[in-house]
Amino acid sequence: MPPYTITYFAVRGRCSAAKIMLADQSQQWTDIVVNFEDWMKGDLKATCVFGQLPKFEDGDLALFQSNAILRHLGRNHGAYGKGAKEASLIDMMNDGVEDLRLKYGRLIYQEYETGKDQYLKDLPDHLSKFEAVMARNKTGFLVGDKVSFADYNLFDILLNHLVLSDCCLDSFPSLKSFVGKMSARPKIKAYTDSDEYKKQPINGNGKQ
Ligand code: 6SG
Repeated sequence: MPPYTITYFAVRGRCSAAKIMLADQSQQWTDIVVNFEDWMKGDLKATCVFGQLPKFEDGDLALFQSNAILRHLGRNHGAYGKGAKEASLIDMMNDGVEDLRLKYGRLIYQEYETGKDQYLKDLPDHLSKFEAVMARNKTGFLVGDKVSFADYNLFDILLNHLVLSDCCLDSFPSLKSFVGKMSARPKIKAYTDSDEYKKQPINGNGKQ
């Protein structure tokens, strides 16, 4: 029995970065997939600390909040930097990814039809911040010389943006190279090529 269990809807959504990370770290997990009808009954929701999924279990530890899950995995699998300073910088970069993920979620779930043009106009400004960090660090990772949970999170949200606009990284060479290298990591490639990954929509409303 793998030690990890992930309870979530049948979408990539807020679990995708953690699953890419687990795959790359050679970890196995059990998926519990919740459908809309069952979720609406409310029994499971009532047991969730914030009334939301994903739920992540590591043995007898139950965790909610996707970024807390990423941090937990960072600690468990040596993907939280070398020392306290790198860990703090990784936290900072992950918070930056969360800001972008929230903007993306607003577009997808609230204003896809009316807001997409403006979103794509504003996007280079957001991406340029990650480009600058990546270009300055020169290791192919956001912080230090080793992959961290923030890299998996950035990679996942960039993949979503490439679906939204396949040319969105064209003026960001460091980000483009980062996505290329992460995609080519053998265990990530095996996971993202799998039916399990491909069959899941990115988002819960079918927009992408
Ligand atoms: C939705 O927002 O999938 N959790 C979501 N929605 C159900 O009753 N800060 C935390 C975190 O980082 C945010 C959690 C997140 O972990 S994720 C949740 O629990 C609720 O609030 C996006 C996603 N959406 C799919 C979805 C949820 C509600 C409508 C569409 C699944 C499909 C239909 C119902 C459940 Fe559906």
